[in-house]
Amino acid sequence: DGPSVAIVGVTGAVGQEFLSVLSDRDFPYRSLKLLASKRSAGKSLTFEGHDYTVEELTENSFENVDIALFSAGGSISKKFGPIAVERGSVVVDNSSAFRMDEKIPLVIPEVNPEAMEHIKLKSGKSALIANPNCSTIICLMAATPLHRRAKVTRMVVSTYQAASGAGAAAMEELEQQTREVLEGKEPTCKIFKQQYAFNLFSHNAPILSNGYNEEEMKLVKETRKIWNDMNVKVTATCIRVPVMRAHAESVNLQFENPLDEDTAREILSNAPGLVVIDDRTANYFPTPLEVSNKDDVAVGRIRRDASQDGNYGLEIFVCGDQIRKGAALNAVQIAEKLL
Ligand code: 2RA
Repeated sequence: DGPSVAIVGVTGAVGQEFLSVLSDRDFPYRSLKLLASKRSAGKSLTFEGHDYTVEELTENSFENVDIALFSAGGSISKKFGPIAVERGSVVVDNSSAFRMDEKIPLVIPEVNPEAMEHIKLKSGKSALIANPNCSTIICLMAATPLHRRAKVTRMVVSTYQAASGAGAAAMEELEQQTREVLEGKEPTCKIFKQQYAFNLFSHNAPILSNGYNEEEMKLVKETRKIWNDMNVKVTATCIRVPVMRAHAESVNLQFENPLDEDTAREILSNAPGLVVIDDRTANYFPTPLEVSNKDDVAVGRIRRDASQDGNYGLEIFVCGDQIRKGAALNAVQIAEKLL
């Protein structure tokens, strides 16, 4: 019989996607506990033919829970993650709370499964595993297979990030603003202080003293941790664009060893969780709409970096669903590795 599973933050966009992914992948849970804030507690929810009542998250929520999937913000993870671990659960945390803790594995199952191989269910040694940030997951799904072959020395990322990364309310605001602008009305700006529809702007994460924002530094730091390479040079510019739920990222890679574009394309074509969309004749490449609600990350625009001599530089363009592979699917794939 399978594990008992709890979902913390079940009413949020990622929480709902946890349920979709568990169902799509026939995850063999023995029992399911749906947890949320006091405000959401008591809501009824039907899932896979069973009626559930959302329960209020408390310190006693984790008795006999084998796997706890968290996506309720960093403060909830900081408070209740350790409690769940102490009660014997293995926690998969989608927040940023523990990602850079050196004792906590930061895992993309297709990329660095070895980082969590010491963690087993019901071993008496429960643990917490951190889900990387969505823009990190989507980028590294494509960059890592190439890194493994030719060793990336420098990565430059420009992201085009969807509304979903800022939550369901941001998606609703984008839709509302789009209607308002088309109707000649003043756009309603509550989530973002500036117009979002028909516009784009620097990612809304706080700006740090070095002039980067937190989203950009997550890409830098998480890449170094996941690749276990503190020397790789990473820089990023993260932009919020008027797209609903899939991120796009332009990635420039510099290698220690030569890697030509045909070999790169072949490596990416054989990499798990990736689909190559790279039709130059038809000018057909990855788009956010095409990857939305899908598991695979799409990669295209694979070409030699023409600013470099030889085959030491490569350009690629990547798209991935932020809620799915960028959060819920990756977390459930981590849980599958515990089975
Ligand atoms: C964003 N990475 O897209 C964040 C979501 N966690 O804003």
